[in-house]
Amino acid sequence: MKVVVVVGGVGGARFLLGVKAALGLPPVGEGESPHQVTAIVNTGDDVWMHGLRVCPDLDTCMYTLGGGIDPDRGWGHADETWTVKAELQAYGAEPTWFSLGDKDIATHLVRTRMLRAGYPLSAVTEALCDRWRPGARLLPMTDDRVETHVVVDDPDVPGQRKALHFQEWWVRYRASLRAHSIVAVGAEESTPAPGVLKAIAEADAVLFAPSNPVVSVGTVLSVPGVREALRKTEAGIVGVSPIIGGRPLRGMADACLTAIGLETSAEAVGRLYGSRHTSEEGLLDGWLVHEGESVDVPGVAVRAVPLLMSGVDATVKMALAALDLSGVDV
Ligand code: GDP
Ligand code: FO1
Ligand code: CA
Repeated sequence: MKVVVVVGGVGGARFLLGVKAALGLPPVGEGESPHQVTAIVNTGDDVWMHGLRVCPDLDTCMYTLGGGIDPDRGWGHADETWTVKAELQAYGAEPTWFSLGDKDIATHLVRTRMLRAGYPLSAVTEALCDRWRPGARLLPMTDDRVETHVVVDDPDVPGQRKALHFQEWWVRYRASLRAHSIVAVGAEESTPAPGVLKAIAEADAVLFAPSNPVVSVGTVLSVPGVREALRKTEAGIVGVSPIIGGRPLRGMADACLTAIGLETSAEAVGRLYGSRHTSEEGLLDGWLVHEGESVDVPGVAVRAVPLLMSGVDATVKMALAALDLSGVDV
């Protein structure tokens, strides 16, 4: 069976552990299975830092599935050291609000060198995965440069607006500056990375991970051609809500939803993705919400199950519920 999962970083990576295990694969690493998991990963968070190309969501998925993630932070390497960061700080090298660990820097060095040599991000990611062996195909949504920016009131110049890179808004300001709009810069001119449209067309099931609906899943959907491919695929499409009890489980997804004029609820996110059957642009056949929540998304089959990814076993149950709702037999 071929399962495609649209993902961002931490929420997406943890969900992928459960999808793999639900299909009989080891959650971490490679294993024998007739089934194939393909993740289409958001790259709108990507950023140049100190001359290095950093791809947070791709790396979070790669390290999580490859067994190298820091379990507490949810991003970056386990057992990280911070010598380079301290040296950069000693030089007063800006920005100081974004931390690159020593081990993580090796990943960015290899990536940057390959990009500079002319390899597309998809090929670079494949090469990095040769080491990490995540046991799932990790496809960047696009090989083109797409970067999410957030328009805010300029904190330094009263009365003026300014577009910040998503990382500056998220990490430096912790999403505390009210977002007037969120824009995936470059998305309109981008094309899906090799393999993305084919994976969607050939999938038996497509799942939207419980990832940030605006700056993770939403950004993947903003790549021209992805939405159309999803509407056409014969696979059932099921989304998993990242919102439980009107709140995101971690991070500041509520600030992103507010920026696009939506309330923070499982119902609002389900309606944002919409029905593949009763709306012109909608994508969902099914929508999983947390147990006890009563949610109505017109034209979409809504099912309530426990959605807390408290461990791999709980996440496997979520993945099985999503696959079942999509119409496949596991
Ligand atoms: P990021 O790129 O690191 O921000 O990660 P994602 O976009 O993939 O996922 C972020 C989302 O994961 C947040 O909006 C959280 O609400 C959601 N999330 C985190 N843990 C859980 C969980 O245990 N259950 C559910 N349903 N959502 C979760
Ligand atoms: N998140 C932080 O809160 N602070 C950091 O300094 C930071 C550095 C960082 C470096 C590499 C990487 O892959 C991720 C990193 N993150 C950091 C996480 C990341 O910026 C965001 O959480 C995501 O982009 C939002 O999905
Ligand atoms: Ca992200």
